[in-house]
Amino acid sequence: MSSTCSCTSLLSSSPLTIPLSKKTPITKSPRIPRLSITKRTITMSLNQNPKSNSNSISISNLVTSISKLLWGQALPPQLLISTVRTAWSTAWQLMMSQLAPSDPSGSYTRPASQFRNTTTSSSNISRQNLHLYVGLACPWAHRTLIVRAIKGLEDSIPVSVASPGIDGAWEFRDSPVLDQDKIVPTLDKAQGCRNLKQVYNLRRGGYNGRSTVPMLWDVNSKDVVCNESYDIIEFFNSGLNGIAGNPGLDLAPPSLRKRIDEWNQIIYPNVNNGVYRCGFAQSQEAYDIAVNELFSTLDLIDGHLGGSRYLCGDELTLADVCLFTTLIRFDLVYNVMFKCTKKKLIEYPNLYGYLRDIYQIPKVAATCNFVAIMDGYYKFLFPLNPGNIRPIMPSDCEHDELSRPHSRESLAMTGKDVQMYV
Ligand SMILES: N[C@@H](CCC(=O)N[C@@H](CS)C(=O)NCC(=O)O)C(=O)O
Repeated sequence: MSSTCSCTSLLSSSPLTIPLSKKTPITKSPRIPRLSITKRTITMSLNQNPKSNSNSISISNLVTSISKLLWGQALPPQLLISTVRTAWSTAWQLMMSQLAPSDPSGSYTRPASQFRNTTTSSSNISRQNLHLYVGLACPWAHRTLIVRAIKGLEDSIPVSVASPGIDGAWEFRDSPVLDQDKIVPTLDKAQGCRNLKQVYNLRRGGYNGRSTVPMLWDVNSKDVVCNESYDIIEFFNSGLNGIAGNPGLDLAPPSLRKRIDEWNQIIYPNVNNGVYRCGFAQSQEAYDIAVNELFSTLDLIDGHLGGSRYLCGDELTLADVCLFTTLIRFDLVYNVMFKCTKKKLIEYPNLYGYLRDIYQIPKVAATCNFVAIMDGYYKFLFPLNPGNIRPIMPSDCEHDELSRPHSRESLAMTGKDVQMYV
């Protein structure tokens, strides 16, 4: 039943005599009726859709009904618009300053991870008792799932998959759907906690910081080994070859390390974090800078990939993994929700072919749970999408489209230095 229908029933049973605002010029302040909404009208409104058991829908229907009683179908008067606008932008600024801290110019400033660099260097980590915590929407956590999969570490490093909670924090819920082909949300398989904050708090001395994913956990000592994605993927790549199913694969061979670093230094600020700098910008100037840097970097990479299968030649490296997890979310989320609108990824022929090339590497597709990614952003990043409506999936992001031939095998290694492109 539509809200218009329910409004009609509310109106028809209303004890009020309301001046219909269709007859009320909106330039004039409306005459506020003496409002005496009876218990019966409220009950009717809450019950107006008997099939719906959602309180939030009922409440919003009630609000709609009341506002229609007051103002009819006409636009709310200017006072209402300006009041709600001021209240909403104040609340938005407040929420954004908590969720996405910015510098004085309004540019998003990502907080640094607290547990860094403890992995490869540390010899006292028990490699037998590591556990990985991830969330499927998160591009940083996605990096670790990909390297874990292609290095053959699935049996050695169990994973718990957190879901975003209504308060924005990570919590553990079993997946409502069983999908054999994708990694899906799980309960906490290591500690049995209800949410990620509880796991972090199991550390001796507790923890006051952000409870982020990815997080590598030492089950024996109950401590965080690392919560910085790049450190974790370096560790998975080279620090666990004794227990990896695919120890021969090196995603950061010494001969390519310099070039990997050069690409990372371009891609991290402008693309990986660049999309967040667009989406979380709190001023027009900050957004303009971020979006121009993002698209000029995508143009540059697209040009490079016209002559090189991967970023550093014909071998997949850690730099490609880091780029991939942003690209796979681009048309799905960032283009729409983070206002990265200049172009869609599908408009970049080389980048889109490159995306399909990596997607088709065995085990990579299973790490890309598109429903979880879309829900994670559109349904839980409340300040950027208060209506929580998830848009339809763009067709270029469907599994079948991403599985189409990419013909990139034939691209020879160019051997060009990154500096040539900057
Ligand atoms: N620099 C970190 C960033 C991790 C991060 O920001 N993760 C987000 C999800 S995309 C998170 O867990 N946020 C929860 C919070 O801030 O409370 C990394 O690369 O691992």
